[in-house]
Amino acid sequence: MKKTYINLTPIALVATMMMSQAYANHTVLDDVVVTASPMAAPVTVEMDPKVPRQPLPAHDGADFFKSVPGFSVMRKAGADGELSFRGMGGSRVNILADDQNIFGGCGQRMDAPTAYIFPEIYDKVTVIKGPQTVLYPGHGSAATVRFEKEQKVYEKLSYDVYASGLIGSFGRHDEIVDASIGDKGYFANFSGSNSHSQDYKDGDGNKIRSQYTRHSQGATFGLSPDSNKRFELSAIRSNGYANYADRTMDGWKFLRENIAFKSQLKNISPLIDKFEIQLSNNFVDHTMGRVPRTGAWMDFMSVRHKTDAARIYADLNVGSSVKAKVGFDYSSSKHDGDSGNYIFTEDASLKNHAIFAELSKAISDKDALVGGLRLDHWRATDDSSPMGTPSATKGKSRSDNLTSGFVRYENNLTLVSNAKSYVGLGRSERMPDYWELISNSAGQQFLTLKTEKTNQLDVGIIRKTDYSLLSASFFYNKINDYVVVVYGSSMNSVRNINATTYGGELSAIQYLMPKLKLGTSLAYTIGHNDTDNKPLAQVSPLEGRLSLNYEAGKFTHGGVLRVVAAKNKYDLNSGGIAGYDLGKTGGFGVFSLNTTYKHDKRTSFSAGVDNLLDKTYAEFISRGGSAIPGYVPVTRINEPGRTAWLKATIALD
Ligand SMILES: [Cu+2]
Repeated sequence: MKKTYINLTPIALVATMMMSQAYANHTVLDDVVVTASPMAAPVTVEMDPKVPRQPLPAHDGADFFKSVPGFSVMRKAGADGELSFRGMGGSRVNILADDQNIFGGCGQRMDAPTAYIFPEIYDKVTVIKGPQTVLYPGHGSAATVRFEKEQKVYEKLSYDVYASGLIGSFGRHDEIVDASIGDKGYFANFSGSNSHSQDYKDGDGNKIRSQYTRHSQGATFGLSPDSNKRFELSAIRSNGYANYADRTMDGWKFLRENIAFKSQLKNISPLIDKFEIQLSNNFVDHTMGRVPRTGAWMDFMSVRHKTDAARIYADLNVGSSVKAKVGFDYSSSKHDGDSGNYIFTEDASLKNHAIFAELSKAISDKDALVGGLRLDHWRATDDSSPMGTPSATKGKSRSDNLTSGFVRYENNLTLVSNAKSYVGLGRSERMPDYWELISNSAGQQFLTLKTEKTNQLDVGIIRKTDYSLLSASFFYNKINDYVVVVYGSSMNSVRNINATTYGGELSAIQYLMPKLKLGTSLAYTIGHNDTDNKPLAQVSPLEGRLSLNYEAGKFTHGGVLRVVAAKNKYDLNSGGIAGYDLGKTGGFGVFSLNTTYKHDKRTSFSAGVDNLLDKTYAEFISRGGSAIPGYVPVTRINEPGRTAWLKATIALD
C-alpha cells in the first residue's frame, strides 16, 4: 500500500508568518484591559497605570493591585483598601509616590498610604518583590511599590494631554486629566482627578456602606537649562470623604498637601552619571465621625501626620562593569490629633536617617551580580495619646540602628532560549511603625517591641518571546520578631513572634493563535507562626486566574475567571495594623468580561462587566462588617456584585 506523506513545513512557515504579523505591532505584554500583571524582569513587575484594569479598581492606589498576582486587598468599604503582598501587610509593603512615603493619619487605619494615591495620574507603577532593593526610604521587607511620574522634557514647544472618563454601576464616575507642556528650557505638568461612587451592592443585592468622593489637583513647574540639568517644583492637593462598612465611623476628610523640590544633574563626570536631590513635605489631615451622630464627646475627631523628607542619590560608574547607586535619606514625621475640639496634641514623632549603596556587576554578557546594603537609624518618641487614654510610656524615646541588605545573581540561561533566572538572598530590618508603636501598643510595649527581621530567599525564572511569557517566582522567608497585633475586646496589644512564610507566583501568557491569547496565573503563600506553632494570621488563600483574549480588528474581547480556594487555617483575632483573622472562608470563582475598541494608538473605549454572575463573596483578609443602621449586617465586607463600566481614554500630543 502506498503511503501518503504530508509535508508540514509550508504550514509551519505560514503559521509563523501569520504569528509574526500579529505580533508586529505589540508584544505579549500589551493588554488593552489588564487582568493579571506578570513579572517580566527579575523580582520586578512594571505597569502602565493609564491602561484600564479589571476588576474595576477604586480611584485610590490599593485596588489597582488586585490584578497583580501575589497581592491581596483588605476591603473596608468602597475605597481605601489595604494592600498585602504574600501575607505581609501594613508597612511591610513600602509604598512610594515619587519616592516619597506618605504616612496616613488614622490610628484605626482608615487611610493607608494608598488612600492618597491616584494611580492614573502617574506614568509608571513598579513592584519590586521581596527585600531585593535598598534604595528607597521606608524600605519594604515584603515588597516595594513605586508610583512614578516620568516628567517629559521638551526640545521645542509642544504638549501632551491624557484624559479619561469612566462611568459605572452604583453611580461611579471618574474624570482624569494629565497634561504637560514645555519648550527647550522649561516644562510644566497639570493633573486633576475626580471620582465618585454611591454605595455598591453585593451579589445578594444588599447595599454595602461604601460611598466615596475623591479629587486631586497637581502641578509641576520645571527648568531644563540643558539636557543634563533639571530642576522641578511640584505640589499636589487631594481631598475627599469615604463611608465605611467595617466600623461605625466614616471618613469625613482625607486631605493631603504635598510640596516637593527635585534637582537632577546628569553626566557630571566619567564617575558620576547622575546626581539627584529631593526635598519634600507631606501633610495629611484626616477627620472621622461616628455613625449615627450621638452628640457625645469624641463624636468626631481629627488626626494629622506631617512628614518632612530629604533624599540625595547618585548613579556612579565604578569601573567598566560595575555600576553603583548610593545615597542618603532622611525623614521626620509628627503625628497629632484632637477630640473633636480642634485642640491638637502631638502623640508621636519619628525620625529616620539612612545611608544606602547598591552595586551591580556584569560578570559576563550572560550573568550579573547585584547587591546592596542599607543602614538606618531611627528615633521614636511617644509624646502622649490624643485619643484620651494616657500612654504608660509618655515622654519616652527609643533609638534603633537597623541593618538591611541583599545579594542577587541573575543569569541568562544557555539551556533554555530567551530565559533568565535569578537567585537572591535578602535581609530587611524593619522599625515598628506608628500603628504598632503607638496606636496598638499597651503598657511598656512602645519600649519593648523589637524590630522585625526578614530573611528571605528569592528564586525565579522568566522566559519571554514575542508570543509567550512564562514567569515563576518563589520565596522562602524566616522572620524573626515578626510584629503581630492581637485584637482584644477593649484594648489591642502588639507582640513579637518568629514566623515562616513561603510560596510564590506563576504566570503564563501564550498566543494560542495569532489573535487568541491565553493567560494564566497562580499565587500561593503559606504562613506559619513558629513561636506558637499555629497558622500565621492574614495570609490569603491560593488563587488562580485564567483569561482569554480575542483580537478582532480594532476590537479586543476578553474574559477572565478568578478562582480562590477555601481557607481553613487561621489565627482568630490576630493580625496586623489594618485587620485580623475572622475565621475560615469558602472558595469562590468570579467571572468577568471586557471589550475594547481601539480607535487608534491613543484613543480607546473599554467596557467591562465585573462579576458577571453576580456572585456574593468576600476575601479572606477582608475586615469584619459592622452593625450600621439601614444596612444588612455582613460577617465580612462582601465584594461588589455585578458591576458594569465604560471607560474612554484619549491622548493628544
Ligand atoms: Cu480615621
